Amino acid sequence: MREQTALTPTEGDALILVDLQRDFLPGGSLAVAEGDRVIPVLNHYIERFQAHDLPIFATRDWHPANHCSFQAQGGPWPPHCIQHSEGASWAPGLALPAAARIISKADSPAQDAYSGFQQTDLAHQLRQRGCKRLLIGGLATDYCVLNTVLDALKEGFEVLLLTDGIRAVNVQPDDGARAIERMQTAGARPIELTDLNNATP
Ligand code: VGL
Ligand code: ZN
Repeated sequence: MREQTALTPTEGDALILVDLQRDFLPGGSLAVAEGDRVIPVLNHYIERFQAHDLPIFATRDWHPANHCSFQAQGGPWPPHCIQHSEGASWAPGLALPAAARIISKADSPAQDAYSGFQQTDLAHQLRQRGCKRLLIGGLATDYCVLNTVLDALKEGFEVLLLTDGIRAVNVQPDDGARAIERMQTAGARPIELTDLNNATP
């Protein structure tokens, strides 16, 4: 009976997929180690949400070619997720349904945004759909997942962090672990796919 009901996707839940783009996968320009491993896991969540007709949102990093986060402009990163480029396209194998809402972020030269809520209408769309609890997974744990989760909590949403559906950049080796700790401290509850599958449908 352990927390079964709470882990069943239900009315009021939304799935938030963070930046599942080629450039963040092995072989991409800002590759996250094992970034591709989250895809089959997150596809399971997509399936469950689709089966119950629950909303799915996919954020994407959507930079202009002269974006301020790129090293040529004095930023920390190599060029990545440039609008309409191959690297900005969705991860191969990601079963993103046509009905998924796409949230593009950091799409002007002078502004970076690690959070899917930053300068987007994501919070508004979620409230409009009556969403209260967000299941959040994607890339990368220590940047866009971290900031999206922290903003979601600040906006008053409940957050379930999909710990088997995230991977970290780890500029410092323990960045990912520290990010998970921060998210938990802020109120996110970590869950895994097996928790969901054990729950009553
Ligand atoms: C991200 C670094 C730079 C992310 C985006 O999606 O986590 N990380 N831009
Ligand atoms: Zn970026």
